[in-house]
Amino acid sequence: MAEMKQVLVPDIGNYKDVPVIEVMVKVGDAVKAEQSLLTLETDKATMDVPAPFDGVVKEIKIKVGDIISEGTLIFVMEASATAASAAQIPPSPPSPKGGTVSAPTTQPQALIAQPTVPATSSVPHFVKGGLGGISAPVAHISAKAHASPSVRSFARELGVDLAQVKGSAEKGRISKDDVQNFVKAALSQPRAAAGGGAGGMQVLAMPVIDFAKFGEIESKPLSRIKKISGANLHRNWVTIPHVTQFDEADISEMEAFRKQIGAEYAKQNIKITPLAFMLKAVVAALQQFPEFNASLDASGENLVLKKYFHIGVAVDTPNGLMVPVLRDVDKKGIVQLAQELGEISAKARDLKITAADMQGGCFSISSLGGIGGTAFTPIINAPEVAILGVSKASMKPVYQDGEFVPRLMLPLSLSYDHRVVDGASAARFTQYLAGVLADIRRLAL
Ligand code: CAO
Repeated sequence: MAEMKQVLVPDIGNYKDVPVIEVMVKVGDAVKAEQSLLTLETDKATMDVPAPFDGVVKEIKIKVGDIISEGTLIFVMEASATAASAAQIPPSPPSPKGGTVSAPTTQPQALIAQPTVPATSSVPHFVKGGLGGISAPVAHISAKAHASPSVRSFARELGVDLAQVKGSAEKGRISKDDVQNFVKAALSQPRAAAGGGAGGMQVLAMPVIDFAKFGEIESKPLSRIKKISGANLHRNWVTIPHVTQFDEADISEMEAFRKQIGAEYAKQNIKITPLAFMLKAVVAALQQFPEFNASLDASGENLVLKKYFHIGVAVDTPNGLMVPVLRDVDKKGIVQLAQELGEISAKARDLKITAADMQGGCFSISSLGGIGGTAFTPIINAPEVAILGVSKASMKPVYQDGEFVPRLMLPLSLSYDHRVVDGASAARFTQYLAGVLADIRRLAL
């Protein structure tokens, strides 16, 4: 037969007159032995008072804010048949505020109650917003979760549902570390990239690696230019559907001509490189294929066709990549372009370039021809819709009129925005460009 028992505050060490800060059960709740009934808070620590036996809460003699000491009557409970002799369980050892709490050890003393526990959903709830934009659990503190008030409050602050946190302390108690680990795990989950452009794309968080574990390291901050251009390159890479079309241009005749005039202009300190010819040839192709000399408008539904021809040129500087713009290339000759190219790239390398110098481009050229390589996939310089990568020209055997002949071939890599440009247009563009470069007399047409 069930027996009514009084539950008194057990031995709580040297503490006296301690306020009750949380009552975790209500009248009628069935509780299990060692289940937390209430929490006390001293100026240094919080401690839970557990139920000393299985039973049902019949009366609650205290409320939040009451000051209690050892021996204070706190509950009247009906002991379950199996709890004939009430085990006495001391409060959990005090835990530093905000620190972890260990589970109680079984010892003499009285206390009780088991909640008919408010139903807590076992289904994770997620909202956008918390944890820096990552989907975070809704703050839903489970009454069933075995955790001290400080841990509960910590969880509430972070929006963590304790019902989803696995307690690692004794008897499954949830510690502050458990909550922190839960948040870390949530942060390392695939996250929805912010911003319309990358809508819904799941990207794994980068692992944090201690490289020093594997050998000597040195940490060097990225330059300001690298940080700025890096953010733009990243945005363009993830938001624009890039395709790269590869082709080759036979520049044997162009190079012969360039060398011939190059010697003349060297006296005037003007260096005529293949890039000056590329600028003119690209403009001829843009005039032929206007959709490459365009940008999508803000709505993404209209193409803004440009009637001017300002071409950006990627310049490698000790501080990072810069793309100054040469204006009205259609209106300038090769010598003038070569001269301007020399001036603007020197300005970029000397960090004298202004933001205005880098604005208004219609199309860009990235030339690695002076360095080497056979092909690469340049990233479009948005809001432009295409960029031409130029690699190093080399002599190749080309089959002409029944025999192989040595020709100087220039590798072209055209990356284009596939929302605007079709593959067939891109192939036509590079073919046209290759044709102009193969016979630069066409530039005069
Ligand atoms: N094939 C073979 N040789 C080439 C060539 C090509 N495609 N392009 C240039 N060259 C030669 C030049 O003729 C020159 O030879 P000489 O010294 O014997 O006359 C030499 O390579 C060096 O040229 P350059 O690099 O000084 O001049 P450039 O006009 O070709 O390029 C500039 C100017 C500013 C674009 C270049 O210096 C530069 O910074 N390039 C790097 C761009 C870059 O980083 N792009 C990657 C960006 S990520 O997409």
